[in-house]
Amino acid sequence: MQYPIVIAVTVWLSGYVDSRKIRGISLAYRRFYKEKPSFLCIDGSKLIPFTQVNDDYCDCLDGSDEPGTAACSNGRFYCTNLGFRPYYIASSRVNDGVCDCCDTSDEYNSQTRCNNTCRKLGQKERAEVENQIRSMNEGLHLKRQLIKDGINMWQEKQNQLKDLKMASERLQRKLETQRKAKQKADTDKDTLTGLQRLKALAVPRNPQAAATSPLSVFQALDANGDGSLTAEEVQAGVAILEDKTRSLTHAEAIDLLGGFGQVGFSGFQETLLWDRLRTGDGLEVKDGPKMKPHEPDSEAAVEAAVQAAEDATADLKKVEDALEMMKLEIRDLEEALSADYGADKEFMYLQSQCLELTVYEYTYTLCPFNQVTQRNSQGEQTIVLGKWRSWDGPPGNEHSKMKFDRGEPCWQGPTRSTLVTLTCGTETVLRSVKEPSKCQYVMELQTPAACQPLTPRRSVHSEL
Ligand code: MAN
Repeated sequence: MQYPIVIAVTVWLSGYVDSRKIRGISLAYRRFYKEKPSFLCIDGSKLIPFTQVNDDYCDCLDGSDEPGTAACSNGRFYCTNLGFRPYYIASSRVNDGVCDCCDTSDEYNSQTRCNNTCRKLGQKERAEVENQIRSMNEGLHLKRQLIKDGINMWQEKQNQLKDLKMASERLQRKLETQRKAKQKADTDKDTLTGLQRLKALAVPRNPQAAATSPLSVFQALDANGDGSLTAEEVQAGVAILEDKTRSLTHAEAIDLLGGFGQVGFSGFQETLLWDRLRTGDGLEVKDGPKMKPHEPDSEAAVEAAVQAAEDATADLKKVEDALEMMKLEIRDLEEALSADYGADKEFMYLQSQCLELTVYEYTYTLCPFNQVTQRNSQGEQTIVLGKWRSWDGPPGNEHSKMKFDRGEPCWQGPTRSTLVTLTCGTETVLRSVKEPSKCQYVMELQTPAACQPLTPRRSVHSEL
């Protein structure tokens, strides 16, 4: 009985640690290392005597016979790390003088003195997770408000669009009316200025005639004002100077009208009738005094017609411009409403915002759903780093990234583009901008709208 005691004491005194003790394996793998006469490599490739497990010589291709030594280059050592999180390290790091497992288990046979830091690390990580959860919950709370805001904004825009469409229909009708009004005003003006031109061409031969004009004479004779002079109207309106009791016969009237039963104003000026009236050659207009008041009236009428045509043109232009503006507004609204603002329109509020961040000599401006720009510190130059393209997150999480492309071309490089990653936070803020490769920018935009309810994550040992 003395021998074993002596050996045990000797071993304890020399600080010998039995590396054959099964270390560096997780609970799930324990079953492979139950002491039996032989050990089957976990990949099933080889059967070896159990004494060769952890004998510091690598037998199994998968390194499974040496979980507790550095013998196998592909071996891995499981740190249990009670109080923190278990993890694997390469078995080459076992007893290498560096503390890798926070529970010190990897340096069981080295000179290095390791302190167990698992509890501290666990506490720190738990505090971080709690903080994250708190900020996530706060973010989710804010997100609910953003969803409400988004839906309201959406509804408001829909209403605006509806109102604008109705207003544009009204304006369209007004435009038609205005076009007709302008057409009429133009015709009136053309008619009256035409008449005036013709009047100016007619040269009077005597002072009495000089006081009249073909238009005023024509109007005086055109009793029914229909713009044409008939033989009957000539008979009724023209007096024979020699014998004012006698009226012109129908045949004489037709002769005076150049052989026609009736003439318009321009034809009238070519007739013998106008020539004789103009020169006072045996004929005069019976209702002479009426002729004078027509003169200023016609001048004023021409002026009024020119003014009315100008006004109608200006009014039409106003309606056309207003309609054009309205169409642009409708197009912008329709474009804004056609974008994807997230499953619950939680990103809608970003549509009307721009966020800025200055990094070194540049100030970056991100206008979600619109464009990204870069301005140098002197503010002389603003470069477009991309125009809104689409959401670009991975399938199932599309709304986690925004893509902006078609930016300004880069000297000896690609067209500028920007990828924005959205992260959860309690504020809406542009967190970072980087240019990992020339003219390709990446940004981080923090927003409550990106918060998602937490999915269960790897747990931290909570027993300590
Ligand atoms: C500007 C900026 C930079 C970019 C260079 C490329 O200086 O847009 O971000 O790298 O042009 O020439």
